[in-house]
Amino acid sequence: MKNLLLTTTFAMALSVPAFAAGTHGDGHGDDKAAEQAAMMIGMPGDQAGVTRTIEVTMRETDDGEMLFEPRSLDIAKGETVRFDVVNKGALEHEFVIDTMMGNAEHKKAMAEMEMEHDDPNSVRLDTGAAGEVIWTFTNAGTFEFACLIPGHYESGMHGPISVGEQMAQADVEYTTGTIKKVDAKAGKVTIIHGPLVKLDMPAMTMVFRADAAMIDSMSEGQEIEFVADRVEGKLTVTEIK
Ligand SMILES: [Cu+2]
Repeated sequence: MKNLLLTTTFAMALSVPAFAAGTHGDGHGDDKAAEQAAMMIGMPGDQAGVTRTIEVTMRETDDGEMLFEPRSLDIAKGETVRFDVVNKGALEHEFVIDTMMGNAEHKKAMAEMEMEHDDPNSVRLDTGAAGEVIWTFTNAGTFEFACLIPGHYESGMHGPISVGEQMAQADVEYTTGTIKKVDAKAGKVTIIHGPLVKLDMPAMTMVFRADAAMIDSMSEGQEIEFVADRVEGKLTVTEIK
């Protein structure tokens, strides 16, 4: 915990100059409003200060829906989050975090003319591509992640970001475990683990889902610290270190 606090403080110290220099004249919308919005959701983070990594998938469904997984984000005030974003869809998509008002303004501007974001609060990805956004959430409140490519927001590509006042202990609590078996083909991993406080489960051996990148980094017999959650009703390893 002490370590985490130190890291966060260090990251904040590092991020301040970058933020101060981060005024961007992107030539659309009201720059002043955009800047205020950026300050409301927080500021660009630094890799060294990352306290949590969240995997975000963008894709379309067979019935024409476009979506992000997860569909909502819960973050504690002060956290520096690295969003590992993957476009598993057939179309180009983007991941933008802002206030709902900021997103609405950008969406309107994008509907009026062809443009691409390249701000630190967004990443735009071709089909099959992966990218990241590192962000420090300095303010509590409700914000939004969205894809502002015309028509995509309306097709479902948006979700709420709740930034809580308190450090969400249960959300960042890692459980220790030993990997018993890795089934890369099925995307499953068997872990002999300690108590999973958030899921209200005692220590035992269980099978979890994990994404391909995570599975790749796992080997049988490996000692890990991990976070598990229910994703679409299935127990899934969401973070590992
Ligand atoms: Cu999209």
